[in-house]
Amino acid sequence: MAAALETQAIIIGAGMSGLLAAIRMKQAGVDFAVLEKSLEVGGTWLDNCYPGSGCDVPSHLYSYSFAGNPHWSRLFARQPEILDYFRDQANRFQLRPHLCLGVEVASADWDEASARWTVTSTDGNRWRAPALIVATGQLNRPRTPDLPGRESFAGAQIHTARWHADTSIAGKRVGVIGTGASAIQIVPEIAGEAAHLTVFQRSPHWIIPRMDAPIPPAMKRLFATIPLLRKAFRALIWRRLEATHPAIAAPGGAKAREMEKMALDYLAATIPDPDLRQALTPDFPIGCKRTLVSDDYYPALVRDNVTLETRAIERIEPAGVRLTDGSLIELDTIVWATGFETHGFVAPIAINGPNGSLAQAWENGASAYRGTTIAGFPNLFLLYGPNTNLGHNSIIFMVERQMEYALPAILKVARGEARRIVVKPDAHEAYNRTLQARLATTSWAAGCGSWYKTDDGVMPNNWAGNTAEFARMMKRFDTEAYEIA
Ligand code: N01
Repeated sequence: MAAALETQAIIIGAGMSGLLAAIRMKQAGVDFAVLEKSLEVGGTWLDNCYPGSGCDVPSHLYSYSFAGNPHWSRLFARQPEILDYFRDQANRFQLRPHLCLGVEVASADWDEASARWTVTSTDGNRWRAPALIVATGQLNRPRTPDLPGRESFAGAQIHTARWHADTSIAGKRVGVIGTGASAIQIVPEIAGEAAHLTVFQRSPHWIIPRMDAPIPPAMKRLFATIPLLRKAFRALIWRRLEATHPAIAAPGGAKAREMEKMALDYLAATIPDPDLRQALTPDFPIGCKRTLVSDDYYPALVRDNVTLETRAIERIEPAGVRLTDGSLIELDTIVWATGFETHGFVAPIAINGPNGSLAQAWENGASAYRGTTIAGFPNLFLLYGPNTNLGHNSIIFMVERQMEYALPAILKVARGEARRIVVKPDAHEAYNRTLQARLATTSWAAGCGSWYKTDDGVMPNNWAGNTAEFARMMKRFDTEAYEIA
């Protein structure tokens, strides 16, 4: 076996979080390698290139705080522009020499004697470092439900997160399964191209207007010449989104009622048919599933060539989708907009610490101390880890806070100033217990199915508070919660 490549820090993943970690390592003068299974950086923005893909957080906020972009073309930029942004950051911060692209990580093993992680790729190459940063994200493994007969379908089928440009849409009978964030973006884009589009809805989601618009050239010029103005705009967006958090924290409260009214007014204004409107009206509190933002999904549903199908799917057949009432919807193409495997976090990477595997430690659900460190796993740092996802604001804000929190510890072990830093089990447990108790009172717990919950009702994905509270908690690396040797 070839010798492992020695470095000071290994970063797994070159998406938004991995690139952030790489920038910080570069700035600190630490030697590091970024292992990325794709052939380019960008993570979710590389994967999700389906028509209409974009971010539902305004781009002036969904970007690094230290690398603002005055040139965003619209309030809500689309995937190609966002991907370009992350590619630009990789170039601007000279990360390319550190990138190992097309390297899929199979395992990470801790060696107590050397206090080093050895990371092994699926093709048998190895890297060794005292610090390991796992930045694989929460939404990188597409989920296609195991409906009976799926493989028998005679037409084309594709998941939104594995889109390719030659997917057969034009003039075809297309079925989109799912009505989440991905579906509501792709449906309006392909509705005009398909001969007929059937949207298979299991449950309606809450939708509020996106109010997207191009950013006028004069405003871009102002943002470019007066950075303070751009920063103020960013702060304003952050503040407005933060103000919606009570809808999640207090289901049924004033903010939730205000947002539900906004969504219902929008539904009434765009869907004249009362039966269709009824079919699109959620029966759970707003925020329970991710609240969607769109200006074009409802209008797409009233097109003559679009049908919203609310009858349940029984199975997939060679000719199309068989419903439980026996009818067959004939299709040429099925688009699975059915989301992601969201509870495995690092999966399928096998992480083996000094006392056993992370899979064992997470047998009853993934958890991490402050979303970032795990009892029993020294010198391991997660970005966008358990309980750092949001329903109301920018994940980049959260990941930047995680990075600021963990950086002193990462640098200490990377530079050999500490041999081993690991969170104490009681700190980890107490943190998670309190967090789960708080999550149980949020709208996420309020009687709907979503990717935020396991079948047992545990919520391993989301942070309970607002982002300001997270920022306060992450201000300082709290050494008292750690064993440092
Ligand atoms: O996935 P989802 P997504 N039969 O899990 C349905 C982020 N994102 O890819 O609601 C029939 O939300 C399922 O039905 P139901 C964002 O964080 C962000 O859309 O469970 N239907 C649901 O409608 C988002 O929350 C952007 O009843 C089945 C859909 O499939 C996350 O990604 C853009 C089914 C899955 O919805 C995931 O969004 C896109 C079955 N067997 C995504 N199984 C931004 O703009 C599942 N469904 C940043």
